[in-house]
Amino acid sequence: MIEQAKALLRGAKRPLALAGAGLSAESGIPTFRNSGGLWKEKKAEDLATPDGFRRDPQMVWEWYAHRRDQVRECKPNPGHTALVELERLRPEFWLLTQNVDGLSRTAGATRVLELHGSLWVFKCFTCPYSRQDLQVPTLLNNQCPVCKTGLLRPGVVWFHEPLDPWIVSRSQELVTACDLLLVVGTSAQVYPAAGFVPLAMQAGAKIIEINPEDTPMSKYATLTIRQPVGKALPEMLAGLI
Ligand code: BV8
Ligand code: ZN
Repeated sequence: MIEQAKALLRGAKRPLALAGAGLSAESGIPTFRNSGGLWKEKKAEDLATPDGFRRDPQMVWEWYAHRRDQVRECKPNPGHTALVELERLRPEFWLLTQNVDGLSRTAGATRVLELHGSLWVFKCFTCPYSRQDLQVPTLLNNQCPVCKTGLLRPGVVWFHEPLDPWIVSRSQELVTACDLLLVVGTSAQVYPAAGFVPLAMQAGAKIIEINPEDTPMSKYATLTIRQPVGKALPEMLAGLI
């Protein structure tokens, strides 16, 4: 499988990657839907939705502060660095990540779109104020410094919130232009990101899925590599020029 994947990668001029929580799993960050996943102990609708935040802003803010503390201790893993290497080797390469942990950027990725925002951004619930800040306050200091009325909230995209329209259209452009899509560490259940897989296939791209488990998108894959990404990707890139 790895040899076939290497051949597809060698022949690809416009490779693209779509990543999910599985890319950061080997960095020690829990995924969402595996056993012990983040959504397991908490209910997604209480924590990752605007209503959940309206209901209990302090609890949601603290859950994200807890996740930031977790991520702060974690380092990029060989899967992250392999994707940065691919960006260096292929000028057309982009990474579309659903992850909000920022580890791909820490690993050196520059052509990356954070589809679901970032733990390291916080913004006003009401006005356009938003700020990138590695030291996001732990306790919710309600006051928005600009409109003075809105609540501050994590700069991530919650369920039933639209993704940034520019990011969606830029992603669709990249997905329909790529000739190889690497689907890495995602259970491919969250839309519109999951919809990029059939979209790429319809546009003629080959699909390589790297995930120890089957997903609803496995049926679109030209190749499925049932291995951890931190092991498979470096092997696929070995000797790539
Ligand atoms: C929207 C950010 C519309 C916050 C998250 C069709 C079209 C549009 C929307 C929908 C639609 N159908 C349904 C919807 C609604 C909803 C949705 O998709 N629901 C699903 C559950 C059915 N979508 C939305 O609400 C989106 N909004 O489109 O709004 C709209 C338009 C206009 C006006 C108003 C509204 C917003 C979606 C974004 C939600 N935000 N998170 C935060 O992170 O806290 S989603 C959350 O799930 C994370 O971002 C996460 O990244 C994402 C996806 O999960 P995965 O990354 O895949 O992680 P998971 O644990 O599930 O899987 C890990 C995988 O890794 C597993 O397969 C495992 O086997 C594998 N793995 C483990 N270890 C490894 C590994 N693989 C490789 N190597 C390893 N070592
Ligand atoms: Zn404001």
